[in-house]
Amino acid sequence: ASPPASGPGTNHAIDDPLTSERTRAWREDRFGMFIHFGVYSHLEGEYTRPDGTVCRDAEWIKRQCRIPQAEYERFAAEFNPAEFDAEAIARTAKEAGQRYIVITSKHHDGYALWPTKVNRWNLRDHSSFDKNRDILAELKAATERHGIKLGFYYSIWDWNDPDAVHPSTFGRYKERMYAQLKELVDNYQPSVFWFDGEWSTDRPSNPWLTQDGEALEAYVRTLDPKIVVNNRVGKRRLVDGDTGTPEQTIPAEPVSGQLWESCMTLNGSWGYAKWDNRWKSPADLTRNLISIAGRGGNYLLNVGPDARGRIPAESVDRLRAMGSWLVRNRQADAVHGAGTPGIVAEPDWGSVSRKGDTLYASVYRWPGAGGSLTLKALSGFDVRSARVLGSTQRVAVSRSGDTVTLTPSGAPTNDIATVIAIGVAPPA
Ligand code: JFZ
Repeated sequence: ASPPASGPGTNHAIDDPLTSERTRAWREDRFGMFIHFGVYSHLEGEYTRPDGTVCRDAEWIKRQCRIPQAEYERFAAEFNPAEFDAEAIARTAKEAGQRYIVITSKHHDGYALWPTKVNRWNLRDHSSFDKNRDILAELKAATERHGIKLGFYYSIWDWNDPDAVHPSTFGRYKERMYAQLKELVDNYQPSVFWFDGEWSTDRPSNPWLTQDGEALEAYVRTLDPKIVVNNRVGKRRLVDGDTGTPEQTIPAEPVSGQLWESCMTLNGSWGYAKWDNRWKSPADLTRNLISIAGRGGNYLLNVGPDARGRIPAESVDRLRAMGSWLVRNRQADAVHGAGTPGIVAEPDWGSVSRKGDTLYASVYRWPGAGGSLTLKALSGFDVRSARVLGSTQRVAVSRSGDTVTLTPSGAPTNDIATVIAIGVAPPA
C-alpha cells in the first residue's frame, strides 16, 4: 500500500487515532514505563576528565561533557549490565499499574541495545556484556508473561553515524536507520515507536526539519500498521504521528482532538545519574497520573537503570506506592480506561475522570468537617448517586444551576487522593 496523500498539518495516520481500534488499548492503558538505558548508564552521570575535574550529566553526557569519541567507545567496551533483570522490570511495571514499557533501543549516541546487523555499535558487539544475551528479547518475553506491551524509543538524530549530519550523505544514514527499524519490528514486534530528535538544531541543517518525517511515519506503517507512533517524526506539528508528547509537563486543561502522553522523570534525569536526588514524592506522582487521565492523556514515567542494569530502589519504591494506591479500593477505575469527563470542569481540589456513566472525583484536598466540594457542570445531566470508593461513607449530592455540591460525611480514606464515584445519567 502506498502512503496516503498529505499536505502540511495533515495527520498521516492510516486512520483516525482518536477513535481507531488500532489505538484503543493505548488509549485505555493510561500509564507506561519509560526506560532510558545505554552506554551513558555505564558512566552513572559522572565523567572525570583527564585533568581530574568532574563533569555531570546523564544520557547527554557524551555531548555535554565533550567526551572524545575514542574514550566513549572505551566506556562502551566496559559496559556490562549483567544484572539487567527483564522479569523484575516487567513485574515492577505491572505492580505499578503500568501497561506498557518504552525502552531506548537507540538514544542520540547511536548505540543500539539489540544485536543489530547494521553496525557494531551495539550492546552485543561493543561491550563486556554476555554475548548470548539480548536484553530487548528478554524484555519482550517478560512483558508478554505479564501481559504488558513493549515499545521502543528510537532517536532519529544520531551523533555516531557520520552520514547522519550531511545532507549529501543523509540518504545512506536513512537506509541504515530504516534497516534498524525493520530489525526491531521483525525481532520484537513492538506496539509503540517513540521517535525523538527531529528538533535538533545542529548545523548543517537538520534533514528532519523538512518532510522526511512523513516518509518515516509511512515507512513504519508499512512494517506494521498497528504500531502507535508518536509525533517526533518530522517537522513540528501538533498531530503528526498518533500521539503528542509534552515533556516534563502536563497540559493545564483537558485536551481534545489529539492523543497525548506526558513523559516525565521520577527525579530530574532520564538516564541514571548517581548524584540526582531530586525525587518527586509518591503523592505528586500519583496525582500527576490521576490528573493526566482526567485530561485525557497517558503518563510515561521514566526509570534509568544503573551501570549494572538495576532500577534504583528510589524508583521502585515510588512505583510501588503508585501501584498500591491504584489497587486500594479499586481506585484504578479512576485511571485505567477512564478519560476526560467532558460534562464537568476540572475542580481546584482534585481531578475528575469519567468511564461511561461514572464520574471519578479524586480529591486531593478533602474538606474540613461539615465542608463540601463543588463541581461546575458543563452540560445538563442527572446525578444518581455518590459514594467514596472503599468506604460506606455517605456523600450527599445537591445541584443548583450549574453547581453540583458534594458533601462527604467523614474522613478521607488516604492522603494521596480519596475517590468519590458519582453515578450520572447524561442526556443521550
Ligand atoms: C529528548 C532527549 O534529548 C532526552 O535525552 C530524552 O530522551 C527525552 C525524553 O527526549 O529531549 C527532549 C525532547 C524534546 C523536547 C525537549 C527535550 N522538547 O520538545 O522541548
